[in-house]
Amino acid sequence: MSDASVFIAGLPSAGKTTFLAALWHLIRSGEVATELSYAGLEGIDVGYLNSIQARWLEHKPMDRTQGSQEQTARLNLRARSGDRLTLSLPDFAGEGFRRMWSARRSTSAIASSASTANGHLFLINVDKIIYPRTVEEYRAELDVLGIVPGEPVLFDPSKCPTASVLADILVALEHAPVAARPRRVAYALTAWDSVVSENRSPEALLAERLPLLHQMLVSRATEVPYRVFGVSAQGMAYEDDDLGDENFPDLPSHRIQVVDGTDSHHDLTRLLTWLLG
Ligand SMILES: Nc1nc2c(ncn2[C@@H]2O[C@H](COP(=O)(O)OP(=O)(O)OP(=O)(O)O)[C@@H](O)[C@H]2O)c(=O)[nH]1
Ligand SMILES: [Mg+2]
Repeated sequence: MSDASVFIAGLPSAGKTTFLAALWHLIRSGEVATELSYAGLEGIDVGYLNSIQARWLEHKPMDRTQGSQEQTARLNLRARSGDRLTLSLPDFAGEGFRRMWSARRSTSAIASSASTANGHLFLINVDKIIYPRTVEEYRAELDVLGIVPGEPVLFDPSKCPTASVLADILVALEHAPVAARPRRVAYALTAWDSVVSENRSPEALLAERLPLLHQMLVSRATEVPYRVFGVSAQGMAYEDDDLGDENFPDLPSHRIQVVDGTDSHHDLTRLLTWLLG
């Protein structure tokens, strides 16, 4: 039995808790064949995972993760080779990552997880990307808020362009005091269901919507190999209160969609095996 860990990063609403809930359901239920499978509960506490799995099965969005509720899930897993491993996966509050950008400080839990993990997994919700605005667009926004031009405006980190924030976090994780050296980095573009009709590969979408971040990844790819996945851990948006059970597939695991290049499947564990490979 070996130990491994994957650092999971993402701004608020990136889809981190939903990803973990869907992953745990997939593994625990065995409804579809997966590269990493369930290998028992020995020595692990699955209370948190069971509670988020229950919400996921009821088609309810997760509560925002607060700093005081952060958990690290530990899973006993079996690889296709028969080897067993215990995998640690943290569920951080996205606010901690936003503070890395706005206050230039990371929590000790983020720093320690990032610097000891075998691989890094960044989640980006394609439905919540903030794009850079021109000065004209910014003025129009202020107009709508009733702010008179020239009046001081409070800095609001939640309005900053996602690509700049994520690029800065990437650099902060690599430099002291965190100094993380992941062997591989995976990018999961979550809520993929909202862009699936655009028929583009996850890498093409990342290059188009977050070009600054994509250029950084490409420029360092020989030192830190990266891969971009499209991930729908819910299967669809829950906003519509009328969504009844008939809108969901019979097998809950079939709600999960992973797009890797031109390949599409339900197996979230393939992101993890690529990161640990
Ligand atoms: N359409 C769609 N929405 C999703 C999907 N996964 C997550 N979401 C939505 O994204 C929002 C945030 O999901 P969470 O899993 O709570 O995000 P988080 O990264 O844990 O957020 P914090 O706890 O605030 O850091 C929720 O409104 C979810 O319903 C998906 O696969 N498809
Ligand atoms: Mg969360």
